Amino acid sequence: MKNIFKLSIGFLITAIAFTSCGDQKSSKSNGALSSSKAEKVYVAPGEHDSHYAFISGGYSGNLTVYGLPSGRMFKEIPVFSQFPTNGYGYSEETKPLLETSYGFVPWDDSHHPDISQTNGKLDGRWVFINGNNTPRIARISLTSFETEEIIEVPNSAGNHSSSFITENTEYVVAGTRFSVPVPQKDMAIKDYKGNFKGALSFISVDPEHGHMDIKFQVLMPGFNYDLSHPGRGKSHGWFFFTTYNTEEASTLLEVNASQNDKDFIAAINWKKIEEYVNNGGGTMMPANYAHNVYDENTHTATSTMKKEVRVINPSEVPGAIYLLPTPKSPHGCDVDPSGEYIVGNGKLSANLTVHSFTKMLDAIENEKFDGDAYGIPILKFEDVLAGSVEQPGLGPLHTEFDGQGNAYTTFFISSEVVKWKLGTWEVLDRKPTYYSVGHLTIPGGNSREPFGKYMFAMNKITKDRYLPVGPEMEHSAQLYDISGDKMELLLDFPTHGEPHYAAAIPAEIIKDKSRKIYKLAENEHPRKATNESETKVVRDGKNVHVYMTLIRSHFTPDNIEGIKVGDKVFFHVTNLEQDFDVPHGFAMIGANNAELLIAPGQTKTLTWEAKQVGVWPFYCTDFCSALHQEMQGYIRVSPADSNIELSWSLGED
Ligand code: RUQ
Ligand code: CUA
Repeated sequence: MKNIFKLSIGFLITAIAFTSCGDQKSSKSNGALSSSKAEKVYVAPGEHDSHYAFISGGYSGNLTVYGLPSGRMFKEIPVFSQFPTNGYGYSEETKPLLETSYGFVPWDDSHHPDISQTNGKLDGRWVFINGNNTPRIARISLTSFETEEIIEVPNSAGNHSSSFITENTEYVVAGTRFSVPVPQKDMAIKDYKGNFKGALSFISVDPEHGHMDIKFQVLMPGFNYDLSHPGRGKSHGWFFFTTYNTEEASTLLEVNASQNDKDFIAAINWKKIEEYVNNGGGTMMPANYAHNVYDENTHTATSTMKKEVRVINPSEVPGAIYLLPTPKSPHGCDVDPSGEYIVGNGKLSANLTVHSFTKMLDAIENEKFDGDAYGIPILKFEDVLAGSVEQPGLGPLHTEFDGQGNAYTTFFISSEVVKWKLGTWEVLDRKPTYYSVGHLTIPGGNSREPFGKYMFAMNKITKDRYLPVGPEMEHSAQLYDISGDKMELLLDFPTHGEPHYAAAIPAEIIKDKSRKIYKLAENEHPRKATNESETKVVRDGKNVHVYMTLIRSHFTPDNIEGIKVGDKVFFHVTNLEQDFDVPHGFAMIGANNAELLIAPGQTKTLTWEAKQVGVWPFYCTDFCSALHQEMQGYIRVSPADSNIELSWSLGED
């Protein structure tokens, strides 16, 4: 008995020694403190993640907020799509945010979030994202985590090479994917070549309030402008765009746009064009585009139609635009933290092409041109090439950087992330992704100072990674620890909609300034009621305005009579709470739009049409107190010709 005991203890010790030895080894080679993958992503109850990730919602049109390393989703921020959860795009205050020159567009396809920067570093003030389908750029506050502004981009179609930020947030840049007639006109599609144009828009950002304004558009040849990135550091002042379909085909692009051995990266010296514009250069062209701004004090958005935009033809500013030949139908266009290397991820190319900014300047200075395209000088491939990563994988899409001299490229076809070294171009590591990876993100990966601890890959295909939920499922993201020599897959987590790019940032840069409430004293909503004595019901013809308040656990008023069939009732609901995390909801039976979710101190308006005679209840949808179920009221609707007086009350029998 004793011996067996001893023996098994001995075995146990050996086993423990063996395992811990193995673990130590792996933890050493991974350069991380914790020994198991589970520990590396485990955020204990009550503790917080170290990073925020803002992941594009793709065809959901919105933006989701995740924590890293846990992969937990904290919030969906409605941007380009209506959101019944809180009434965004349904409430009267937020509807103007979704106005466009095409009318009210309650949906989009959002692709590339990018966080504002100061001196090339993430400053955590705003995150911008593009609406791809009906070209728009949105600005979201990282204090309130709400969409504050949306500007439509005229002359653009398929706003895909967007929305990327220059290193002092001078501009958010938006490029068209589809070239179109500019201005739009009725013409034969087969006459595309030489006649369509690609507009690249430089949208200035007001440094204090973030307000956006299209400073100028460059009308480029009719290629497809796929992705873009700003120069930084030494290349600050330039912007780089990948192009495909330099063949200018308008049909069967899968064949016809894959003919040229090389397409281009367009290098644009925006500082030079800006100077030209500041001196009055360019032409004001008639246009029609919406500029929608949300005011945090009135809690209300307004939409204005703008009537002209400044356009520049490349020939007007000689020396500002060059084309860098890049094999072959490049997708991602990525600039390393130093600003020296510009990576063109040629989807159909065997090698990954890296251009040198210094060589580009040299070639320009020595006028080593290889012809031109519509007057834009083409540089020689060999003259601008920094190097290429030889046969790293199949179907490169996007590259990010860790700030330690390494680059990480996704390969869609071979489903992997490949780590390689800037300057020597050698492949250092490769890890499979499950499956068909699109973008990848390193916190700060599009800045001068990446935070290279984590990288996550956003995959297009999910297949067997989670429990099956029918044919339609969420896409998947995968988190890797990149602090060691080799990448280590830590976690799978589902994303919402289709994740294209994501922006991520250490939590400490933004978490402490996150807004907790709206101060009632600062509420400037024209139909607010900041205490119960200000509540009232006002008839204006067939419109009835209800100035209503909410507080745990009642509505004021909660009984309203004198509404008639055919009336339009506007519930202007103010949440009087001034405590963090006490929203109230407002739901009205038969409402044809949505409910409202109203943050403390905020006023929101829901419109309800009285259609049938009766007594109709409303209630709070958010479980706000022990007496939440008591938080309810009634509207009496009388026949259209009734003479019941308008009256409202609380607590009267
Ligand atoms: S894209 S998967 Cu819309 Cu950014 Cu490349
Ligand atoms: Cu207010 Cu429930």
